[in-house]
Amino acid sequence: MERLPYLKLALASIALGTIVSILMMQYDWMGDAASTAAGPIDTLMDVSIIISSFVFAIVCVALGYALVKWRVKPGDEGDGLPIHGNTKLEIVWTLIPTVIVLFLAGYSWVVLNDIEKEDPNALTVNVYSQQFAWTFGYPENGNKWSEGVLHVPVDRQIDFRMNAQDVIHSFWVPEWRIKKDNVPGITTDALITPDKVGTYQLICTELCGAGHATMRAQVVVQTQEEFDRWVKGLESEVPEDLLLTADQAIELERQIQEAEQGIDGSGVDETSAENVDQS
Ligand SMILES: [Cu+2]
Repeated sequence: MERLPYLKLALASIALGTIVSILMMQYDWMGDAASTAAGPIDTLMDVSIIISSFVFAIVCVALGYALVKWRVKPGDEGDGLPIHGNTKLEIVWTLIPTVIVLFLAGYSWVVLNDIEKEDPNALTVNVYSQQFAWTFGYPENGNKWSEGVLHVPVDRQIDFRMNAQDVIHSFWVPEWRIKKDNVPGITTDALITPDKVGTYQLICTELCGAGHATMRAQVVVQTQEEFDRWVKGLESEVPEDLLLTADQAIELERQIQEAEQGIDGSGVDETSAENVDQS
């Protein structure tokens, strides 16, 4: 069998990969950036796009070469060669993707480690999500709460502690890049350092019901002084039922039902043998 023109194929792949990379880099995929995590995340994204462009180019060049070179000749009715396995080829096509995936995994690990470094000066903000609204509690400021509007100081790490009251929601401010699920029964957290003053939008990115698309909140990033003034102006505290754990909420519901003597005050005692479904 004749040898493949490896050098020409490699050069063609590099040329096509370079062109695809340049084209892909023309578009601002991630949009405006407004947190310290945005830089490293965007660079990671760019590196992934460039690597993908070269993989795409190698596949296109190999496929294109095969299509042209081994195209069936007019009048050729014969079968192809019966080929069984090629150990060298299989090792190569296993090894290359493994190296690429391990490199990207290691790189992502380093970036994640870096952006999740805790700052002892962080401000804790509790996030409460429910169909279809966001509310925010400020435990370091008398546990005051804000409905539908999130204010945070600029250039200070915020430790968002997230709680879902009903179904899974997801916290996402595109300019901050970080996205985190809010899961009923547990508290998840995200460390974010906004580094640009401005007004943004918090978007729920987990399909959570009919009103999901409208589940947004205004985000205001301001100076520490402006933030202090705003938080002082908040009047009400976080309602007590938002502070319950899942177990406490179930226990509370049980007590209410007991007091009302049955589900929704129907008078049906669901603990009596007569009312237990025997089917
Ligand atoms: Cu949602």
